[in-house]
This record gives sequence, structure tokens and C-alpha cells, in this order.
Amino acid sequence: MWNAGWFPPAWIELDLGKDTLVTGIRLMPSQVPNVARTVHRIYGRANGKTTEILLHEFDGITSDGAWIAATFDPPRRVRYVRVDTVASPSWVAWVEIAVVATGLEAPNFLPEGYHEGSTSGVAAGALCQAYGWASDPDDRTKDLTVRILVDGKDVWQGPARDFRADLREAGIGDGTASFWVDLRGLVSRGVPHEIRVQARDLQTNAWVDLSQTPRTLTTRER
Ligand SMILES: [Ca+2]
Repeated sequence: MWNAGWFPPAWIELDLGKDTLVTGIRLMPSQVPNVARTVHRIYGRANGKTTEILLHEFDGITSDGAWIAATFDPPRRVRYVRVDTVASPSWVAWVEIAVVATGLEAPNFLPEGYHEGSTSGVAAGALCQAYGWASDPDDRTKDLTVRILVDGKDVWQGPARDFRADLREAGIGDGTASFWVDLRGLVSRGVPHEIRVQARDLQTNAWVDLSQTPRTLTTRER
């Protein structure tokens, strides 16, 4: 995490150590408000040079903790990559910045998403549910497989593929990344259960906990 400690303009520069053919960049913003229009310009500079070239401009809606990505076409040979934030209602901060370059192994990004819902811990009738969203930054067009563990036991698997307008607005692909599971019949009533929701990484098939999981839930009939 890097935090400029103040509002735009602010920038951070990465030194790749030598001139490198860069093909893209991925960045995870940390921002408040969570969803807002921001503008970031990505500049490159070759070893020994003072002039920069504009590699990409992000101008759009970004969300706290959600990756944004760009491909540089054509790829550019640079040593320094500078991320210049020119507009944002938030302090300028990045959770992670990854420069993609040829000759380097492509980084794998783990699924991101949320296990949402009541935190009251007690739910009745049709409110006994687990829901949220999951998406793999490596390919947001693919539906991720989500599984639900109740007290550590796998009780449900299925795709996160339902549309939600707020996800589309937040830049999570076309917004078809949510899931909604009725837990009635999957958990016994009247006693607290640990509900854990995980998504399967596209590249490694590893199961990854979503944010805000596990939750403790006690279901009642009414
Ligand atoms: Ca991945």
C-alpha cells in the first residue's frame, strides 16, 4: 500500500532497474468514496532520458480495491513507469501496482469479491441466504465458480453469473458476477454456523476466500 497522504495531483514512479519492454499495467486503487470517477495517466521514461511518453490514460469510474488494467499498444521500452493521478475525490493511494512486461512471467491475480449480507448473525425464513459477487481480474468475461462451506463442509457450488447494475457501474466486467444462494435446507436451524464463501482462481484452481467471509449465521424458521 502506498498513500500520498493528500488529494491529487500526486504521483508514484516505479524503477524497473533497466529498460524493459512493457506491455501493460494493472493497478488496485484504495479510495474513499468507494466508487468515483478518477483520472490517472501512466507515463514511461527510458534509461537516461528526461522526456516521458504517455502510455495510457485511465478516465472513468474506479472502485476501492478493484483492479483496473490497460494494455500498451504498441509495447514501449522504458525503465521508469510513473502513475500520475490528476483527478480523484480521494487521497491518492494504491494497494498494488503491477507492470506487465515481456520476458517476465505474467502475474496471476487472485479472485476478488465480497460475501455480503446481514451481519446481525440471525436470519429468518427466506433471509437465510449467502450472496455477493466474485470476479477474476485476469479475465472478467469468465464466470467464476463459487462454493459455500458451512462449518468447513462444502454444501454448494455454482457460478457467479447473475447481473447486478452496481457491479457493472463499478467496472466489474459487464456486471454478471453475482451469486445468491438460499441456505434453507443446507444448514440446520437454531444453532450458529460458520458460512464461508470462496471463489476458484481461473489460472490455478485455488480456492480463495472472498472479502468479509466467513460470517456466522443462525437461521430461524420465522
Ligand atoms: Ca487469476
